[in-house]
Amino acid sequence: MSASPPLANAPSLAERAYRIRRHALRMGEVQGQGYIAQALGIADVLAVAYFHAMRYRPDDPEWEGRDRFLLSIGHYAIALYAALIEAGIIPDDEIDSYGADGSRLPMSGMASYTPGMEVSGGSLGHGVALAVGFALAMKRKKSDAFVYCLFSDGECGEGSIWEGASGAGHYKLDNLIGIVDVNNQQADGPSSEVTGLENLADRFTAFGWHAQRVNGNDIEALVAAFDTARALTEPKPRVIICDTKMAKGVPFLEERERNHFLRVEPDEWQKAFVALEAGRTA
Ligand SMILES: Cc1ncc(C[n+]2csc(CCOP(=O)(O)OP(=O)(O)O)c2C)c(N)n1
Ligand SMILES: [Mg+2]
Repeated sequence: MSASPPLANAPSLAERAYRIRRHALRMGEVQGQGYIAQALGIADVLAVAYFHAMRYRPDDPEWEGRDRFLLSIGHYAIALYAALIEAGIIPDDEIDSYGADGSRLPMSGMASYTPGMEVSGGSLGHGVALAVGFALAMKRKKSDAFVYCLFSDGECGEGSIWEGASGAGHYKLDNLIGIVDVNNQQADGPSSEVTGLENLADRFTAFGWHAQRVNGNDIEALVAAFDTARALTEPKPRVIICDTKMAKGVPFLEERERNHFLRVEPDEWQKAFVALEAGRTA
C-alpha cells in the first residue's frame, strides 16, 4: 500500500513543515500564548505524516478508506490544526478564530468540532488504547488503512499508555503506527527528570512492538522511518520514537527554558515570523 505519488511541483516536505510552523505561529499570535513550542517541534513529523505517508481526501475528511490520525495529546491541537490547514482540510481563514467561543479550532482537540480530528483530547493517556480499538475495527472491516497515534514523552508516565501498548502487542496490530514526541519536556520540567525516559524503545519491544528511534526534526530520517513502519511485514504494531526540539525553527524561542506553555509578548511575534522565515530552506 502506498500513499498518493507526489504531484509535480508539489511543495517539498521542508516547505510543508515551514508552512505548518507558520500556521501554528499565526494561531499562537491570536491568543498570545499556548502550546506553540510543541507545534514548532512536531512540524517535521506532521509534514512527513500528512504529505508523505498518509492517505486521505482533503475534500472528504470522512472518507472511509482514509488512514486515521489519532491525537492523544489534546494540548497539541494547535499543531494538528496547522497540519490540517496545510492539507486543505481546514480553511486558512479560520486561523483568526483559534480558541474563540464557537470556533471549530478550540484550544484542546475536540472530535465533534473539527474535521480531521478523529478523537477528543485533554485528559492524557487515552490515545493508544483508542488506537487499539480503531485498529481492531479496521481489521474487522478488512480495511487496509493505517491507524496513526501521536502521543508524548510526558504522557508515557500514564499507566494507560502501557495498557494500550500491551493490548496492541497482544493483538499483533500491524496496522497501528505509534508516534511518540520526545521533546524531553512536560508540564513540570524535563521528562527525563520528572517521569524518566529510560529504555523507551525497549519498553515497546517488550510489549511486542517494532520500535525505531529517529531525530524527529530530520525529514529524511523521518521519511525512512515512516516507510519502514509501513512496509514491515512482521505482524506487530510499530512505533516511531521521535526526538524533537521544542520551538524548532525559531531560535530565540528554542532557547527559552520551561516552554511547555509559551507566552510570547506582543512585540516578539514579528521577530518570531522573521526568524522562522530566515530558516526556510525550500
Ligand atoms: C490525565 C492528565 N493528567 C494531567 C494533565 C495535565 N497536563 C497537561 S499537558 C501535561 C504534560 C504532558 O507531557 P508532554 O505532553 O510531554 O508535555 P509537553 O511536551 O507538551 O511539554 C500535563 C501533565 C492532563 N491533561 N491529563
Ligand atoms: Mg513532552
